[in-house]
Amino acid sequence: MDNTVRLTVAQALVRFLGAQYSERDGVEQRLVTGVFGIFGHGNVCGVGQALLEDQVAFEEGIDSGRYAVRPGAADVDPLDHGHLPYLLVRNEQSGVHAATAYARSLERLQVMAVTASIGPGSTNMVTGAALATTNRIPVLLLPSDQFASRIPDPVLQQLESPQTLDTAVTDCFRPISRFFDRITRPEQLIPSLMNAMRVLTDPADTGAVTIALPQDVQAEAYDWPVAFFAKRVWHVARPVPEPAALARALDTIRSAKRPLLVAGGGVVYSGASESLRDLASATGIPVADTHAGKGAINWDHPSAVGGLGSTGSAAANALARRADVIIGVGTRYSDFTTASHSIFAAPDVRFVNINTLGFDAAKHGATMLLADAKEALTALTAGLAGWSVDPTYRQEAIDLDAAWQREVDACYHRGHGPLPAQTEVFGALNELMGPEDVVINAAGSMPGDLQCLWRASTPVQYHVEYAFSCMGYEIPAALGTKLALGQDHQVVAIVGDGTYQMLPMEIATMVSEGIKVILVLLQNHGFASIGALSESRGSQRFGTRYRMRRGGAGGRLDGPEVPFDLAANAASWGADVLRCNGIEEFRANFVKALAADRTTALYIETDLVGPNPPGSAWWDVPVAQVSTLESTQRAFGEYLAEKAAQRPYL
Ligand SMILES: Cc1ncc(C[n+]2csc(CCOP(=O)(O)OP(=O)(O)O)c2C)c(N)n1
Ligand SMILES: [Mg+2]
Repeated sequence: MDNTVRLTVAQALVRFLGAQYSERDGVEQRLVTGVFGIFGHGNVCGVGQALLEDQVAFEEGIDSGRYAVRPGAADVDPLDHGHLPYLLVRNEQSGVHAATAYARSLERLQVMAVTASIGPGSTNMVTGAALATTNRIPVLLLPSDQFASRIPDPVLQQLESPQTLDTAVTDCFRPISRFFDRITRPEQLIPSLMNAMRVLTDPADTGAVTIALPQDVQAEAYDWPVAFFAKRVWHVARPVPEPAALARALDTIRSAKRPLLVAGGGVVYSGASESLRDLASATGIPVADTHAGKGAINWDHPSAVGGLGSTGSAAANALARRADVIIGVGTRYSDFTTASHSIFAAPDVRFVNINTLGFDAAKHGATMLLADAKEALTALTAGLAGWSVDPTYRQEAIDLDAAWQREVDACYHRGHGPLPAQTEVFGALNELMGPEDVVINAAGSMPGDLQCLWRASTPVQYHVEYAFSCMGYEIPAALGTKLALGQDHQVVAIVGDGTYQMLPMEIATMVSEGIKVILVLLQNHGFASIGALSESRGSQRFGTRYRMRRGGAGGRLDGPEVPFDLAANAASWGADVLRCNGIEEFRANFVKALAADRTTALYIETDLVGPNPPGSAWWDVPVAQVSTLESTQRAFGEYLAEKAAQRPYL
């Protein structure tokens, strides 16, 4: 072949990634902007060596004046020069979480890669991969494998199988990746990377993209066609609705008396907030939101009625119960959104689903509108010109929302004691954070409270991962979000004590990278969430408190609180820590944290048992059908009564 360049597989990978761009709405930007990772023998001399060469070339470029530094500019933007910065994380799982939060914060238009060594380094990424794919967020994963040659087998950290030599632990990534490949010969990298970029920029079906790299192949040289490394732009599509499908959707909506819009993450990833508001304003259709879609419509818009479903607002749930047409935009209809198929209770309820992915558009026997959210919402607004809902229905939604907002105010300012309710912490945050500042959470009792109480002015403000709801996402997600959004946004992660104990270590990465975020550590000595669930279903909060075991072996975990000092622990990772005794001190300290330039953790003790926001919908969690426990028997009776409301939508 003419015009080739001799590089290792890893060097080719790094050079290729530095030349990839995404484009949407005329804005072109680097697609893969950096690599998180941890080196071991499986990648240090392959991907690690290639990243070093890339770093050296970048530094030499600056030193030699090859990269012009604009007069007055503080420093060179590495991305302008095809460079792939490397960030050393403390745990591979949290590296994937950080990459996921990064891409989510940038409407999935820019992504990061994660490199891991063979064996445990790679399997540590499995949870992160599943989270990314469940949330439909693109991340590029580069796990390592044992030698393709098999000569020194079994190598350190290799899982052997007596039945076949053709297996590796990275096969775990196959079912949880949207694209998976293993490179056993150098030239395979070419089609593999092309497909990887295709899936990373696919608005319909994206998620974890995994390319497993055997350790010997990473270091192997090949003569690559130079054209492989030319700048390449991946255009992120905005599919427009098919006219006949649009006409069907318009007919269905026009026939509705009580329509309800459900805004999901697809609205946010499409940048369709304005189009959603336009449609709502023009037609008066109320808009409820899911976790991924919150903020797509500002909370104080006349059509906004708040979160929908199991942890939703009483306003949205009341409207959903009687709605005759549900217009789902970019939603996957999780069980929290549908209250486990109980919230849409009108006998003849019908669905119009706008989605780029047929799989989601087809749910609930819907009239399908396969399209980009922005394109579809704009087309619906035009097609519905002159049509609007009845003014009494519009007023009903406004009144319901106003009543709910009074509940929110009450939750924000409970004055509960001796320990505050966590809803008071959320009230303080909501009032003290700016419209472009980001609140992050994923698991525990907090997502539910946030979904019904958080007043989001913009979609960027609300970053709650509630598809995989993974404890431990919060701190690494704060790192990824801050990297994505930069200095103009305060990033605030709300971290339960359970979540904190699972994955605190990226605080050290933030410190070493000079990245400032705010961590709100909520100490309630256990699982407020699963504890309340357990109690409500007759399981008596068993095993949901962090307590000492009483009476030695055979006793229960109901002794004194475990003497674990969460605040001191956060300080030990390098964060500045402010202990807050009560809500007033929390407010004062939060203002200090906003002004700080280092990662700052605010520690506050809250009441494990609430009071919680008023609930207005069900969640299906099965209760034991037979039991010797009276509490379980009673809960099973209640469960049967609730389950009667559950139905398929056909
Ligand atoms: C990785 C993972 N393991 C288990 C769960 C199940 N789970 C959901 S919430 C929760 C407890 C969270 O405790 P904490 O962070 O203290 O929040 P709290 O419930 O007290 O609000 C558990 C164990 C989960 N979501 N993620
Ligand atoms: Mg807790």
